[in-house]
Amino acid sequence: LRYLSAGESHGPELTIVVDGFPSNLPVSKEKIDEQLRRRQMGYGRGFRQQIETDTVEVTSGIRFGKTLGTPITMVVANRDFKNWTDRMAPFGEKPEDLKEIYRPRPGHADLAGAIKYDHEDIRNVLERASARNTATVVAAGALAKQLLEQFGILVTAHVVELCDVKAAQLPDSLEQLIAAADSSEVRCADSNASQRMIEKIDEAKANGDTVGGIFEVIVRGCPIGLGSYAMPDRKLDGRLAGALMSIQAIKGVEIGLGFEAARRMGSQVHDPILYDGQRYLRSSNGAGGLEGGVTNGQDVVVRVAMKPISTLYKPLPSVNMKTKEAELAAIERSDYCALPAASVVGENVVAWVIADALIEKLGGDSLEQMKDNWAQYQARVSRR
Ligand code: EPS
Repeated sequence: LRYLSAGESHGPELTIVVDGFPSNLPVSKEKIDEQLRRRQMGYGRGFRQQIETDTVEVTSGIRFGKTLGTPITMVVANRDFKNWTDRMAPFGEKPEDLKEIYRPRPGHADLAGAIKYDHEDIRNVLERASARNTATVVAAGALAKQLLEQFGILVTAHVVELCDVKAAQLPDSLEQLIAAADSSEVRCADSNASQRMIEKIDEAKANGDTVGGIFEVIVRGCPIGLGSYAMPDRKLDGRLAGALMSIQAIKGVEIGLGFEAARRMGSQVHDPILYDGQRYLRSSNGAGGLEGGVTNGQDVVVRVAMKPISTLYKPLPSVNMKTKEAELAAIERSDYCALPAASVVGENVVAWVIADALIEKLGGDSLEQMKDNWAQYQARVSRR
């Protein structure tokens, strides 16, 4: 699987071209739009989300609700573009009254991007560095989820920490966890923590500040054997971490016990192997479903750290790149907290990586061929 995406935050539209899906996969536009809708939600978002109602327009690769096995093109319109037609025009002269941006925001791509690409107006950097583009990966992930569904693989995400507030009491079953996260405005399955997280976002907003946090992605139903230990670039843990770290504002990824494993003795980290007469079982899941870069049949569990958004309404010190004078950083309309949205992006990115590894494992050009290969592989696994 591979994709190319394009589009500026306030340009006419975002585009993604996805290549590598098998043919004959039933695809629902509603399921793609549902993921886009989830990405727009969450307590702490800014005014932009009231302007946009993201939906996808498919212009290639799908016919009568099924994939053709050809590249799939999806477009998400930026409704806000109508307010930016002159300022974001592909051709013609700059408007006389154009307000250029010279004061880079600490934490954003602004400073390094302006120097790297020789831009005077920092808008030329921030438009593409914007997390608005996560709508495209979510659309791609929504396709991946529909493939995974065919094989009984479920991917979900929930918020476990926001600033210094931690979820403590989580439901036992995955179904309850999903239901609780879905009913929380911050996607946190602990209702007490959820309330305190909302208060934390209010506090940040009142102070012209922002907050980040940690979300967890869980994959249930992964077969044994996705990814490989054979070459570093085929290791699934590395591929997951790389894809997740490529989401805007993500600063850390841990798998299973993650950093905690480094603080424990080996006997307190690794998951004992049992056999129940039919299959291998584990009495714990410290590995987070991955050993040697290969799925081991347990839930894949990944935790992801998001930094607070770098646009502060009470800005940090910066330098005017035109005059070199000390000035406060520029303010661009933004969110106070986008952690719930980031968890939805992370969920879809993980679905993408798992779908990629599944296609690689099973081969086949059509869904039918993938399913035949899946049945054969499952039969082999059950004989081991
Ligand atoms: C948006 C993500 C954020 C928002 C953006 C829409 O992008 P950034 O990483 O640039 O902060 O700020 O909204 C605006 C730029 C705006 O005009 O309000 C998203 O996820 O859609």
